[in-house]
Amino acid sequence: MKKKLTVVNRIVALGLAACLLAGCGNIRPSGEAAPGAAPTDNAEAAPGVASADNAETATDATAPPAPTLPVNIIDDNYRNYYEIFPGSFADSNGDGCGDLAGIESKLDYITDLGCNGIWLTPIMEAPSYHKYDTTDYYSVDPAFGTNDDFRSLADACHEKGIRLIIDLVINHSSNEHPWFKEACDYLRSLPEGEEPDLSVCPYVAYYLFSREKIDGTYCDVPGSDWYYEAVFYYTQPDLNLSNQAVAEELKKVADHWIDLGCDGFRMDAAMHYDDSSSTYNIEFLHDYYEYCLSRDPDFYMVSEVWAPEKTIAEYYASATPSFFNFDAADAEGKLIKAGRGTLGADKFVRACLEYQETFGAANPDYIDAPFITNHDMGRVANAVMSDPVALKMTAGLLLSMNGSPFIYYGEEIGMKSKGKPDENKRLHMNWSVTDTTGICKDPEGADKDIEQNFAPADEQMKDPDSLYSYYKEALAIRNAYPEIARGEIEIAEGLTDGNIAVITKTWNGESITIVYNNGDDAAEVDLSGVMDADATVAGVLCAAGSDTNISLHNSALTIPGKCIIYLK
Ligand SMILES: [Ca+2]
Ligand SMILES: [Ca+2]
Repeated sequence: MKKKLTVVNRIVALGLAACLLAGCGNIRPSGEAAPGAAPTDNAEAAPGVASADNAETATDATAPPAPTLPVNIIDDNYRNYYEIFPGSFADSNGDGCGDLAGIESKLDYITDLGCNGIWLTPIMEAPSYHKYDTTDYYSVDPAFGTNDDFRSLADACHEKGIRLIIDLVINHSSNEHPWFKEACDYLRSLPEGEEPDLSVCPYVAYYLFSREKIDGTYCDVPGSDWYYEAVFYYTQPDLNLSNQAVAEELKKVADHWIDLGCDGFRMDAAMHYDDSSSTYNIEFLHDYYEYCLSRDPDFYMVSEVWAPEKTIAEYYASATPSFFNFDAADAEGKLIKAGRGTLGADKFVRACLEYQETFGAANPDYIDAPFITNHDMGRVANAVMSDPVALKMTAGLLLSMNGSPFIYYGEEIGMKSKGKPDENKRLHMNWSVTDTTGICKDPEGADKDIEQNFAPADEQMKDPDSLYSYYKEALAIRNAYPEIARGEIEIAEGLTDGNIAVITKTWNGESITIVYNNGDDAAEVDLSGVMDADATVAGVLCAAGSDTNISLHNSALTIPGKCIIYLK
């Protein structure tokens, strides 16, 4: 059973008020210096804005600890997700392969970062290293552990307020799945020209067999005159989801994982269930989600429809909560472009408004699922040539978006990938270069010569200016103000142009203003009319380092280049 947490509301009101009265400005989690949020020497800094003297006080050993941001984590399906490829994350038993017990040992790392959701790429038994080709929908692959390990991980996640979702790969199974093997054996045994008898071998109807090679996605059944559909690869035969027996089987699969403590599914390749009919796919998602909800009223579903925004909007008619936002993702997506500064902040916020309008029109309860890159893409560090400013800016933009953002493991420490092979996108998590505990081997087939450009996690965790610390600050701000994930976006039109953008998000009677500057130069923005005159700085995410200069005076905000400022 999942542990139901009610609203966690640890507002450190006294500390916050004391801070604002003292003018100590930038609000930091856990007494850490805010990365990139440097003090200014502006003597006229308004309350809530850092000044040099106060910053010195804050780092003085005798001074009281810096106040923390409020924590307002709501137990709903808006989450900060952390995507893990289990084989490369953390190894608990020294065999070099990451496993579920290893992930359990790292839950504190994930919660400390500020995430409260985990997506595991496939964990079910499968011959490949990536496991997108299952041979058993009911068992954890032995390389990753056991079903008991999964239950233990789920229980540990729930103790910490983390929801655990798993990849569900049902467009296809492995060609080594017993269903497929039995079907192929049967077809091979048929006398020439004889039609299959489904009462003898029902598994023939589990896949899409044909005597015709219908198109290039059909592969030979070796030793017979039959073909089967395999949209991705010959080792991944497409399942016939229209077969009622398959549909019933998949309900049992849902029951099984929900009973083990799984909180949701990431639906792999959902637009390929039936390549010829999005209507079919949308209905399938709807029905399957409804079934899962009947088993767990909080069940979450996020689906992969790797397609333009318009198509994703169409799929929201399924009334399933989330689809990955591929428009914002990848090297040519809006996040990385805006992070690099090649797309103005104005165009970025207009895209965010458009998501709200197009996705919201199809499903008013939609939860956007933005991400920078995932296991199928070159890492963001490659796309921005390991420029730390662009990496921070891209992360800051992601974590200012509505919905449930997904962070791909290692992204928070700037890990890179290399070239085309997927193995190179799934390298071992770079925990440490001095402590080998839990370090995994890279997947077989990955290049051996990939050296990371940034320090490992253990070093970055101690460095307030690191990319890790920037992610942590951005997530802390997000966890302080629920309207960042849930609020209705309004653009301050007169102030939004080129590299400057100003939006307000409102939810549940609370509003927050976000000012973006993704240009190189500082700018002054007059926020009168956008927010209350007594609004103060609630969060600062400056990507460009310590020589920043922030001031807020009579609603006139000075914002450095490559900076995001939250005001309330
Ligand atoms: Ca292991
Ligand atoms: Ca299919």
